[in-house]
Amino acid sequence: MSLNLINEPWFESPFFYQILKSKKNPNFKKLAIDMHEKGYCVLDLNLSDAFIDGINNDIKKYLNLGKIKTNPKIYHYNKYPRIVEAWKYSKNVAKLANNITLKKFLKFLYDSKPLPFSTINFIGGSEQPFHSDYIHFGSIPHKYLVGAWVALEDTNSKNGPLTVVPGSHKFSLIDYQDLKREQATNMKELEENYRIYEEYVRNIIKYTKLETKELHIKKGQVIIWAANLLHGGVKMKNHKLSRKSQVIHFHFSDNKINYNPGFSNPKEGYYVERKLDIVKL
Ligand SMILES: O=C(O)CCC(=O)C(=O)O
Ligand SMILES: [Fe+2]
Repeated sequence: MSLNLINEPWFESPFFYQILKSKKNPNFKKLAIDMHEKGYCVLDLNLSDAFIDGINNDIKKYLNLGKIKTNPKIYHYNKYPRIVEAWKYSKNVAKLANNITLKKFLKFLYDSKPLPFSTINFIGGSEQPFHSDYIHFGSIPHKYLVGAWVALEDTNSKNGPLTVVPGSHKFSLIDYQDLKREQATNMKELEENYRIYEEYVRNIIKYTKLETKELHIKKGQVIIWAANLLHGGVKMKNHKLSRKSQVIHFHFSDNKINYNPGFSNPKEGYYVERKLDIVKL
């Protein structure tokens, strides 16, 4: 009989350590313990410098050509663009989103085929306040969403690294209705709701004195975080520096639906489905 009774990713299960015994891959097991306990882990993808430089050059080229698409304005906190869908013109970006080691590990963690459906390329730090990606991307069954953040150059305390609240993936899932907000019907309402959500997260961290941790990783390493982990971008101490990175978000092939929490009302069973634009090579 499966010990995983409530249809959540096994590494998030209260039966985690029992389930872990049946797993074979020793390296992945260690990382799965990090995912279970802290909600994130760091993995080396052994990418060549030439490949990473290829991505950085593609981004630079299309940025100069002005041919980039970005996230909505409401998710920009400084002058640096959050470049989405670069895989549509950069083979290198598409290749990274389909990295074999990364996909193998995610298959191990979720027992389901990972589907890369979103890429964001950064040239500078996001300076984005703490949030859970589950306010942006929901799934049924819940928590079949993962973020992978690949350093395309070394990160340090000055160039706006990623920061996390270890263990926060175990907090209750929050939707806008928990914050007494109606589901948004347009971007203006979404922005109002999102600012309230950000303040809620800021207050939780402040008043419950949660520990935050900056992650300084090396070029070619990836941070993987669980669906509900609080994370954000540290303020850039030096705006002359760059912080080249690529984020890939994955849902999974066994999900019943994927939905956009911004426009949904899960408490009333109202889900606005997200059709996945899966990153193809
Ligand atoms: O890169 C960052 O600073 C934050 C990015 C992020 O939160 C995301 O892509 O989900
Ligand atoms: Fe995020």
